[in-house]
Amino acid sequence: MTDVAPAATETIERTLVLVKPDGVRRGLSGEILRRIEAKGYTLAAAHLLDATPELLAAHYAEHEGKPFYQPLVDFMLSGKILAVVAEGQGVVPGFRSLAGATNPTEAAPGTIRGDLGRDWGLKVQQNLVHGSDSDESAAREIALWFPGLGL
Ligand code: DAT
Ligand code: MG
Repeated sequence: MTDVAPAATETIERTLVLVKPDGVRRGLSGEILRRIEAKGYTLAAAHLLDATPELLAAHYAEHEGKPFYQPLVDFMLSGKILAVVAEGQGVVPGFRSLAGATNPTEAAPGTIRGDLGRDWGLKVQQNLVHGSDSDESAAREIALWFPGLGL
């Protein structure tokens, strides 16, 4: 089959992936990006940064008031985060599948959290990655983590 230009109506799907501070600290950033690329998704943007309380309050607004909220924010402030925009058809649910279940004990082998994560007995699960849970979340989160990217 020859390559064809995408139809004008085709929208490029994007998701926000965060390699959380545990992933960066443990030297797993490359392995996580490798899995995203090996699946066939494209990296559209990436940067290594220190989050701020303001950014995390916006990013995790849905979890405010939950018992793990402050431990989660403190954990996300504990080191560098690798923020990535990945793209491809179905990338939002596709990356959630690659990541696996929130609780790394329950995450299936073959997933990022299942293969590389474990329960460390802390107040918040340190589960290596974040992935947007819907197209709406992806648009909101990409605007937060990549202001001015114009995606
Ligand atoms: P996910 O990251 O799978 O979308 P989430 O949005 O429900 O999960 O929660 C955000 C993060 O908070 C999650 O990645 C790990 C932590 N977390 C969620 N539920 C938790 C719980 N019951 N106990 C400890 N940490 C939790
Ligand atoms: Mg979530």
